[in-house]
This record gives sequence, structure tokens and C-alpha cells, in this order.
Amino acid sequence: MTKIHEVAITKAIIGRYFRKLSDHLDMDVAIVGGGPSGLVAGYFLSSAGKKCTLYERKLSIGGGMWGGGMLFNEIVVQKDALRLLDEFGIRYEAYDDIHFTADAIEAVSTLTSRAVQAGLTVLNGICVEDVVIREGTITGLVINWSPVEMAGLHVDPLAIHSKRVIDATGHAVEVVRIVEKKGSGRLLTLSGKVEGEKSLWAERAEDLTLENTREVYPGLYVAGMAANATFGGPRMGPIFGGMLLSGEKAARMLIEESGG
Ligand code: 48H
Repeated sequence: MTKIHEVAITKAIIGRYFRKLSDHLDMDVAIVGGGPSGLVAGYFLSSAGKKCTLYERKLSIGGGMWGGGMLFNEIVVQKDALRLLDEFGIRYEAYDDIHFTADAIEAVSTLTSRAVQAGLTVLNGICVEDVVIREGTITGLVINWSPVEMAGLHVDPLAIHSKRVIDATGHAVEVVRIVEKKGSGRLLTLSGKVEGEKSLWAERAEDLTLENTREVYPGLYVAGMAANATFGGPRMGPIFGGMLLSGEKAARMLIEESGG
């Protein structure tokens, strides 16, 4: 019988991880942020055969969805977005005609599992700290280990190339803010800068999240809460239909733009 060997375990992990990493240094779409909008975008893009990597700073994927509202781990999804819960196989229950609830843990774990099984490569524990811009278009990202960032170590990052980038970093809208600071020219917002998130208004925010899911700089798209923070929409509290629909819209736009 073959014996378990510590060095084989180490070699297996190193070999497999670096194969994954080096297969994804040049891709169709890079997604920054593993919250609901990023995961949904990754699922649809990967399902359409796009080479796609999602970078998440934290160890866990799921962003702000685990905790429902105020740590009560249930989320609300409006009727208009139920078809996405059906697509992923996430169970839900009617609260009234408009509002439906789902278990936050089931929602995050199912979204994650379906996205990865559709072919999405997820690299967790990695943060995006800068972008690559060529002739006024985003062509890549600059990445580093999150523990390097957390410890404040002076370690140079590495770069990857991607035809398109989705900023799905939530309230912080981190990639767009880097581009605002370092990119040449204006953002495609009214003021040319990040407009900033407005205070809570659930109904309006849900509509605007979808409207605001679009290109903000050549090659750079925004999805989820980052879309509202970029274009000046309000926040919505723990209703997640807009996040799911936004991820889907971002993916569909990029699939269409690339000719299917
Ligand atoms: C790598 C990064 C970086 C970086 C951030 O916040 P999220 O859950 O994002 P969305 O937009 O999909 O969902 C928003 C939703 O969770 C929410 O907060 C709602 C509905 N709020 C309403 C309200 O009123 O408060 O996930 C973003 C993810 C997080 O996991 C971050 O760790 C990650 O992005 N991230 N990853 N590199 N530079 N910046």
C-alpha cells in the first residue's frame, strides 16, 4: 500500500497552486472582490467560457452577505431577482408578495460553489493594490498577498493582464479609486470622479444599482455596491437582489461586448 508522505503533500499543494496561478496570468476578465455581485459575475462569465479570475483579500468568500442584517443571518431578496436564486438553486421563502428571505449561509456557500464549479478561478488571500493602464485603458492588475498588506511589509507586488476588469469591491470601491488617482483622464461619471455613496433608500438603491452597473473607465466596469458608490447611488441595507442582478448584468455586458 502507498504510504502517505509529508513531502508529497507539500509538493502536491505547491504544484497544483502554481499551475492554477500561472494559468491565470493573462485572462478575459479579472474580478476584484468576492461578495455576491463578484461571485454572480464570475459564475455567468465562466459559464460562457470566459477565462476569469476572482481576487479576494480575505480568506473567506462572500463579502457582506454572511451576516444578513446586523448579524441576523437571513437576507431579503425582492421578487424581481428570484430567478437568480432559482438559477443557483438557493432556497427561499415568501415574506409577502414582494419580499422573500433566504438563509445567508446557504446563499453564500451555494453561490460560491456554483461559481467555482462553472470554472471560475478564485484566489483568496490576495489583494489588488494597483492597476496596469496602457494608452488610457485598464489592461491589468497589481496583486499582493493580503498578509503582506496587513503586516505592512515592504514587498513588491506582481502584475497580471486582463482584457477587462470588474470592480466588485463593495462600499470601498477600491479599484475605481486607484484609477481616479492614477489614471489619465476622467472617470465616466458626472463629475469625472467617484461620486460617493448616498444614505440609505432601499427601493431607489436597488434600481440604481442596476443602472449604475457599467463601464466607468475604458476596460473597467463596476458591479454591486461599488456601482452605487462610483455613480452616487444610495445604499440599500440587507436586501440583495440588486447585488445579484448587478453581477449578472456586468457579466452579460462583457459577454455581449466580446461577441458571445
Ligand atoms: C481584493 C477586495 C479588495 C481588494 C475589497 O462588500 P461586498 O459584499 O460587495 P458586493 O457589492 O458584491 O455586495 C455588497 C453587499 O455585501 C453590501 O455590503 C450591501 C448590500 N450593503 C448595503 C448597505 O446598505 O450597507 O464584497 C466585496 C469584497 C469583500 O469581500 C472585500 O474583502 C473584497 O471585495 N475586496 N479584494 N482586493 N483591493 N477590496
